[in-house]
Amino acid sequence: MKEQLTQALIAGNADLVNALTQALLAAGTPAREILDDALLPGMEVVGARMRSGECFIPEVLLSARTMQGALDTLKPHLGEGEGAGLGTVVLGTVEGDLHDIGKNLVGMLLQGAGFEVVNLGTGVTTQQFVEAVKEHAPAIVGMSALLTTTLPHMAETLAALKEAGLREQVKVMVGGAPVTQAFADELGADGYGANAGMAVDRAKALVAQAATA
Ligand code: B1M
Repeated sequence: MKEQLTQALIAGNADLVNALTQALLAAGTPAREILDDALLPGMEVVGARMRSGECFIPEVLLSARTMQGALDTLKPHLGEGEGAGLGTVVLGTVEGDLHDIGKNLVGMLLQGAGFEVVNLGTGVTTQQFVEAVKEHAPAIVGMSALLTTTLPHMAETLAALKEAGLREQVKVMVGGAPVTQAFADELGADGYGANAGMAVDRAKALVAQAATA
C-alpha cells in the first residue's frame, strides 16, 4: 500500500493519497513510517522529474498540495509532545522563497517533540524575523530556504539579529535542500538539519545545551 501511496502522490491524486494515508493509519502503520517510506520518496521523484524537465510547475504544484493534505492528516499522529515545554521556535521560509512543505514538516515534528512553534509562513523578510524574535523571545529561530538564490537572506537575517542585539539570546537553525552543514558553519548558524528528524534532534540538543550553560 505504501508503494501505491508514493505513486498516487507523484500523480497528484489527492483523493487516493488521502484514502491510502487514512487506511495505513487505520492498519496501525506509524505516521513517521508513512512519511519516510511513502510520501518523502514520492516528493523526491517529483523533484527529480522537475529537474529533468519531465514534469512542469502545475504538476509539481498538484503533488505539493496533495503532500500538504497528507501532512495535515498525519499531523495529530506525529508525536504527542513527549517533552512538552521545550521552548518556542520561530520558523519561516526566507524572503523570495515560497517552498513550505519541508518547513511545515519541521514545524510539525518540533511541535510533536514538545516545542511551541510560531510559524511565520513563507517569504519572511529579515525584518519580520527580527520582529518575531523581539515579540516571542524564542529559544530558536529557524530559517528554511529551497532556492540557491534565496540563501543569502539567511546571512542577512543573522546580521540583522546581531545588529538588533538579539543574536546572543537566540539560537539560529537553518535548513532546506540546498543547505549543508558546511554552509551552516560558514554562516555561523548554531544548528542545521538535513531532514526534519535531524532538525528536531539538533533543536533539542541546543535547548539542552543552553539550559546547562
Ligand atoms: Co520548486 N524548486 N520552484 N516548487 N521545488 C525546487 C526547490 C528545485 C530544486 C527543483 C528542481 O529544479 N529540481 C528548484 C531549485 C533549484 C535551486 O535553486 N537550486 C526549484 C525551482 C527552480 C522553483 C521555481 C523557481 C520554478 C519556477 O517558477 N521556474 C519556483 C520558485 C518559487 C519561489 O519560491 N519563489 C518553484 C516553485 C515550486 C512550487 C510552487 C511548484 C512547489 C512548492 C510548493 C510549496 O512548497 N508549497 C515546488 C516544489 C514542490 C519543489 C520540489 C519539487 C519539492 C520541494 C519539497 O517540498 N520537498 C523541489 C525539488 C527538491 O527539493 N528535490 C523544488 C519535500 C520536502 C519535505 O523536502 O523542502 O527539502 P524539503 O525539506 C526537508 C529538508 O530540506 C529539511 O527538512 C525537510 C523535511 O525532511 N528542512 C529543514 C527544510 N527546511 C528546514 C529547516 C530547518 C531544518 C531542516 O531548520 C530551520
